[in-house]
Amino acid sequence: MSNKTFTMIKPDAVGNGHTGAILDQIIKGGFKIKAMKYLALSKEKAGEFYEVHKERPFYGELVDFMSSGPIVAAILEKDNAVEDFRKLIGATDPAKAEKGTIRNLFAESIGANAIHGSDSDENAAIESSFFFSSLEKF
Ligand code: FUP
Repeated sequence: MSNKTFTMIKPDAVGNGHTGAILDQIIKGGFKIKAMKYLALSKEKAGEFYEVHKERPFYGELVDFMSSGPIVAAILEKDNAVEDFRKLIGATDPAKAEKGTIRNLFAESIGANAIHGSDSDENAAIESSFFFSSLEKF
């Protein structure tokens, strides 16, 4: 899975009409879209996805936010995908994200930060399987 990563365009960015511009940046960044879905997470599903953050103080807000509207989930392919995609999206806090990164351009706050990118090959595989069956991955 070292050449694949998983992403979600989050409810703030979808709601603000940035889906097309973000997909354009992803494609221009050299990533191929291997699978893609437009869907809304229930609170329960958002809670499950972010289970690792369960004990963190922002967990409740994160779950509410991630289930507040539709998202775009996708599997992306490129050499060194996980690391290169984290560079393309920028730091978690948009105030600290490098200029020109997706979070710098489109994120509102550390909570509503426009986009998710897996932080390891292992999590990329787990997160991809959370959203896509083997029949839906190309
Ligand atoms: P990232 O890997 O950049 O998505 O960041 P984390 O895995 O640390 O956090 C996951 C999500 O939790 C972030 F995208 C937004 C939310 N979060 C907060 O709301 N507040 C924080 O202080 C840290 C993260």
